[in-house]
Amino acid sequence: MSKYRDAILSLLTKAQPNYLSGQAIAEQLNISRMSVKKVMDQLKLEDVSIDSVHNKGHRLNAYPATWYTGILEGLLSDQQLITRIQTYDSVTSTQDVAKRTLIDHSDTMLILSDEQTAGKGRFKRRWQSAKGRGIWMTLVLRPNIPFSMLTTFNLFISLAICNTVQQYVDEPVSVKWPNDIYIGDCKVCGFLTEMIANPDGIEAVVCGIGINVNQQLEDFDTSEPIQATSIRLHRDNDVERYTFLHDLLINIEQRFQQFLTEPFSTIKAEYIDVSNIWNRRLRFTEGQKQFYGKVIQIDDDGFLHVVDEEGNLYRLMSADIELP
Ligand code: BTX
Repeated sequence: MSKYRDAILSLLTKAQPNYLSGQAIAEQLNISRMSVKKVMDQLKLEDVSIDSVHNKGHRLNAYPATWYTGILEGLLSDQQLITRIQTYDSVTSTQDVAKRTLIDHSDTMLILSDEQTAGKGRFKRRWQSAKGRGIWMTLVLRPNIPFSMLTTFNLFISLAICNTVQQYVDEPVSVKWPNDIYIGDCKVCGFLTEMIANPDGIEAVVCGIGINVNQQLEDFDTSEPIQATSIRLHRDNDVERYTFLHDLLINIEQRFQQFLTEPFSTIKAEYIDVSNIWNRRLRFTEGQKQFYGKVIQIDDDGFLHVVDEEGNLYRLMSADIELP
């Protein structure tokens, strides 16, 4: 496989919708036109739709159905959130790949796979990750912040994901504290945030995000009780995943900047407005303890204040909440 493949794909992506001549590509990469042609021929044999016209050059016609690092590098060249992108056809879990990779690299990263064979939710629960149907990704970020600030990270990221999904469906999209996104009473996205720390502070924030994008009902394994939906189930046509990912990362970058510079109180009203946990009886699991109760408020540190059916008050930093 040519080492110029990603660079060529990136140039074609940035040139869209225009043609780029073989000569221009060769000059920019300091390689021969024959090398450019070889890469083009190989990509056309795969599922990349490239139009080559004599005297005009080459053009990327449409995004392929699978992930290509070079295309993402071109598409995401307008953002500063991520410096390293790795894509895979299949991995056990992007979270595991990210944790292995961050040991050898100090970059910020996007790890993306078309399929996960052992996708993980919180508490080691299974996360269904059907091939080619969703966004299964892990972001490695490296904020220079004290530990105490991390409690509100998920709340900013929730809004970024919620707003992005809302761009693609008419029905209201909501957030279930602390880290799920819903359409109606079904989960369309779950994410989890892990922290790698050393005695000096936070080394990396490893945020795994799973979004059900183009699944039909039959793509979910219903042998386990699961209240899941996908964006596709609320639209008439498939979502183009490259464009969706681009929109998502623009929103995450903006919310991440906001997280670094503003307190949670500045987005609290917005967060409360899209939350689906108000005025309803909920089942809470916190460690070994389970109880039914209602949410009273969310405070400026992002903790949830809850009252159970015996009148006991709780201030929760994290918990598992079920919508019965
Ligand atoms: P969670 O523990 O809140 O949710 C897991 C629960 O959600 C499961 O027990 C099941 O009931 C249900 N579930 C499983 N798969 C799906 C699905 N595709 N859609 C809706 N509901 C489902 C939430 O955990 C955090 C999930 C993070 C997943 C990402 S994907 C990329 C990264 N890699 C990885 O292994 N995990 C993260």
